[in-house]
Amino acid sequence: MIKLKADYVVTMNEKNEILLNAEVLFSDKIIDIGYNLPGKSIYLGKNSVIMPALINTHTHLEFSQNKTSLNYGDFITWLDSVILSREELFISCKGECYKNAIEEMKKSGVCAFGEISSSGNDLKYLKHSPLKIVYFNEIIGTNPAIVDAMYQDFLNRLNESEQIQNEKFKIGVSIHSPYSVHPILMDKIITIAKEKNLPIQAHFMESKAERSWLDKGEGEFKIFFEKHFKNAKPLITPMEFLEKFENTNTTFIHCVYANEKELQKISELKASIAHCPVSNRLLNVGKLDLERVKNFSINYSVATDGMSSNYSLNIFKEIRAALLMHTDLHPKYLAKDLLKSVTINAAKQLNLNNGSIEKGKDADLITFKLPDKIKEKDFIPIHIILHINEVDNLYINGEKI
Ligand code: MCF
Ligand code: FE
Repeated sequence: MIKLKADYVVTMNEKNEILLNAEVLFSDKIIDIGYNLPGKSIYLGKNSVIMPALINTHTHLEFSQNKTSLNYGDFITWLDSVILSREELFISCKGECYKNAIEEMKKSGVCAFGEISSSGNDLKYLKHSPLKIVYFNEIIGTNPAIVDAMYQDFLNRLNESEQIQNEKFKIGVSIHSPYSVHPILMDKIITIAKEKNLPIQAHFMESKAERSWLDKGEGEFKIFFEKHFKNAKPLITPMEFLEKFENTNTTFIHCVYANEKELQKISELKASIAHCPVSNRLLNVGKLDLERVKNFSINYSVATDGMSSNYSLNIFKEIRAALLMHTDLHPKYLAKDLLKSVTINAAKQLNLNNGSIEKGKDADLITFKLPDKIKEKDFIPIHIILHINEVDNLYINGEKI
């Protein structure tokens, strides 16, 4: 049993309580929070903070070798460069590459991440990860001639990842997007997710090109598809796509171009959104309307996406980017919300029993020190986001990592 004491205990509980000079008692689970708890406490020092460890819901670690290989500034230009460099990037990301990616997340206080795996190459490097993983096996493929082969390959990868499931390694499935997966494949994969009760992730309405293609079969995607396949037509409308996810735990990634009706549907499905502000900026797709997302009471997380569309996997940098980017929202309140987005909201998306400091939750905690004292509690979240890049300690299931 460990008892830590800090100047600020940021609980992320339902009331969003921040306790001053408080203690947290835990073994692998959180036992109690408060004052004068039994046992000898370790005081973390002046301006210290204890809060739930952070969760990065959406990454693509297979792309971690990328620094300068991909072209930014426009979605289709980026996609073309991904198609050109993908194999090479995947092959060149080996042990050290995955280790460094995990290390960067770990230093920034991440205890768990959602990994989109499109090749399965990453499995042997990730199965012994010190961080918790939800490993989303991704399906891509619209060409009916290869649908069966893609499905078989998906099943093999799913099966392999299923074998190594344990307390820290869970699985999920990912349908890449409405424009890149055949509806027959979507149905098959969703059926599996429902049978096995697996979380799902899908990229949705990321770019203007996706919007015009799915709505009208026009725009930049038309040129893109004509280049790669003859006579391509969109195979599904955005609403038909969303309707497939009834009774699942799905997170839609990006949603920058989702309209009112689609957000309404996402809300009715009790689905979530993962917001990747740096990725959106680099691919120049525009900005998610966070206020609208909040008005529809949609649970949202903030995530880094992969090094395929980011310069860092540090989750503090990502929420700082979000804080600076959403100039229409009040920074004090946005900061509170952003801390939720990488803790309690994120835990819901990944089916994890963490993300808040409450009795019975997994003892996944971080500690760090603020540069100075904060007089008004209300300003603690914004200063955490502005001043913290790395944490001092990360505990997962009560163990220091
Ligand atoms: O989220 C970003 C941008 N949107 C779509 N896909 C990806 C992102 N980062 C990596 N990807 C991957 C995706 O999983 O790129 C490939 C897929 O494997 C694009 S499809 C050739
Ligand atoms: Fe992504």
